[in-house]
Amino acid sequence: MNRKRGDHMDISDIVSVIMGDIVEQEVDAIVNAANNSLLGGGGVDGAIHSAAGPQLLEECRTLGGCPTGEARITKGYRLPAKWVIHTVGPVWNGGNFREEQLLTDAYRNSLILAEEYDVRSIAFPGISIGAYGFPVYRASGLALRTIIGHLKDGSSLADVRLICFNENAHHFYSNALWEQASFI
Ligand code: AR6
Repeated sequence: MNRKRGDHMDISDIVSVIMGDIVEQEVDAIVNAANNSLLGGGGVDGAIHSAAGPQLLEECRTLGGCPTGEARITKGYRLPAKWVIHTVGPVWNGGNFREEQLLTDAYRNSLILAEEYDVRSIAFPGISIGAYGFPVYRASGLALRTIIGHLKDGSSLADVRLICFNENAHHFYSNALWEQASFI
């Protein structure tokens, strides 16, 4: 069932913040915090490529990279998830280089691509908060604002998870969910 703008919706039934490993999530799509080459790396990108197997890299080679803030989709291969949505968050450079806009774009473009592929359940990592150095207190508020804003505009997504790999991230993303959900 597609919700339309203005339909009643309980955000906490749809969005959750979970401690865990994104490669284990049994969802239609997981999101990868990739780099512009889309050819793999460390962090969550490395974990996704090693769990999905070498066919993921083969498909990524055909994509020709991805600009920061945009998103591309591949199959999930050996992952439980059917799809991997690869997005590229910004490198934090002090905040005056459109970092917030680019991180918003990364979430929004991932959500738009997910809907194009009929995805109902999706898991995100904390994009840009690792190697790319985006302050987690800013990234978490922005992530939840963007996701919830998208859901309110009408969406077929029924399950949106933010997967946190450590307690600190879990603390910030949980608080952000609580703050944003209470605005609805
Ligand atoms: N499941 C969930 N979250 C994870 C996992 C996992 N298996 N592994 C790490 N994280 P990062 P970025 C968390 O550095 O900042 C790569 O080399 C991690 O603890 O993976 O967007 C790419 O190729 C952190 O909280 O992504 C790029 O070059 C969060 O995921 C660059 O890093 C994001 O950390 C992208 O940097």
